[in-house]
Amino acid sequence: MMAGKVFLFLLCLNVVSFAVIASSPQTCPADDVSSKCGASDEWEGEFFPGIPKIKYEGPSSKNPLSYKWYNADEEILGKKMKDWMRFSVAFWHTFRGTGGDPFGAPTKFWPWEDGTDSLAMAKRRMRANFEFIEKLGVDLWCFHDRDIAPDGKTLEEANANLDEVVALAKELQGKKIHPLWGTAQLFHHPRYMHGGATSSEVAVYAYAAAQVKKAMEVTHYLGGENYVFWGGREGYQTLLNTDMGRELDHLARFLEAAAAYKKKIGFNGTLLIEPKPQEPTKHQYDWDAATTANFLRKYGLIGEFKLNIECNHATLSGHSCHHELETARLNGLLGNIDANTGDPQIGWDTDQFLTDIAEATMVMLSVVRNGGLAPGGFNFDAKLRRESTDVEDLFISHISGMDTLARGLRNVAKLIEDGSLENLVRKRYQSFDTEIGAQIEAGKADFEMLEKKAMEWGEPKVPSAKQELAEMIFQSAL
Ligand code: XUL
Ligand code: CO
Repeated sequence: MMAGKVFLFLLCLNVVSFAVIASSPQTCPADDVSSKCGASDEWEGEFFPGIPKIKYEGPSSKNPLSYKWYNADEEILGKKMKDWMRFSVAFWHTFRGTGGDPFGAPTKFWPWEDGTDSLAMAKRRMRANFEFIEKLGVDLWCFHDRDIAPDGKTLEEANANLDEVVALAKELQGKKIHPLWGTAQLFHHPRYMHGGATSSEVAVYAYAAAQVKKAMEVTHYLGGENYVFWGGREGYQTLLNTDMGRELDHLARFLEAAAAYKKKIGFNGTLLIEPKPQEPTKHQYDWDAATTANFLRKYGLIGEFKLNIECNHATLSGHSCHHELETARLNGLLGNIDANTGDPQIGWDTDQFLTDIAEATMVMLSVVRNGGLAPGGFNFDAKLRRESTDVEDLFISHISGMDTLARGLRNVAKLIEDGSLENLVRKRYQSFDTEIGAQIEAGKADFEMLEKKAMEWGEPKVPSAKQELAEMIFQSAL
């Protein structure tokens, strides 16, 4: 049992780590222009030949390379589908995911990859990214600094590499495409083994700050709408060697400085914190939406940050995605969704594309109640299974994820039009619509008043919760 747990924990390590470790041999330094390392970022013809621009063909279509439910310009509940969804491609999974895991070597060998981490390779990959985005017909993408450009021996070198790739990305983006969000990878390099903002070493804190500063600058330069903080290593392995109070204070100072820098450079994007309970740390400080909201409140950061809720992280924390979305929404903190799902049998962060229509409908219930997510959206923080190895699988997985959420939106429209679920919930609480109920809700009912009422009313008649009826109504919309 214990050994099994250890194996599972190893398996949980982030995809970015797999990508970087597993795509060896990565022996080419960024400035190596020998033929082995790929001297040029040019690529002849298309990266995805034979894959057309994906179009809406309707539910009866049997064409896997078409949308059956996602019809970008169709209006649903007063908004175009594309404006409800704001779909985004995650660079790290789609272009750096190799299928490698702690038990096995990479399984994916995309034709444009030369097995190196050179600058030329990074640029070629960027070209493939934009062809992919255009063929899929979305406008948004997300990245970590170190996914898109090679690291350097020094911070200056890493920044110069990033600048070079970002300049190309800016050119390739054109006018319409831009990042939904950018972020800094503060979890792969060994310097971050104790965390970035919560490291016990001040030099690491400074390095992390410099990396975030640069990542915010390039996100802003590319027209990014949000900036994400996922603290994969901001947590601990044991409290015995950890000053948790000091680490949390450091994290708050770090985020405060980020919010100040955002204003200084005129970046109007939303800053988002992405909760996750564990993996790779045993305990991550941003455990779930409620914990993170409390942290933001304690340190006076509400108003500066919102949340990026990831569905697979929600289930790892013992909640449903719907619960996390509602908790964020009710606190005025729902900023973005990392759209994916886990596997109930495996129980770790499998980052699968969401294909469960009931779950998608619950997710969309929260999104509709929130009035949409903009300037946030749905980032597909999801990867192909290790065993899916065809280039077209990259398209099929995104199409399937997009269609699932689009079906969710259509189902929410049916539920709203039908009205019975809303009615059921309203009826459950109608006793609070009475005079005394209204006084309670307005904070005007004291205990003496309530005692008097309780004596007057006698033993309350408690009605049925109608759970099965609620489930029946919900199912009928799917
Ligand atoms: C890790 C995860 C990250 C963040 C960005 O579980 O979700 O990819 O979304 O760092
Ligand atoms: Co994520």
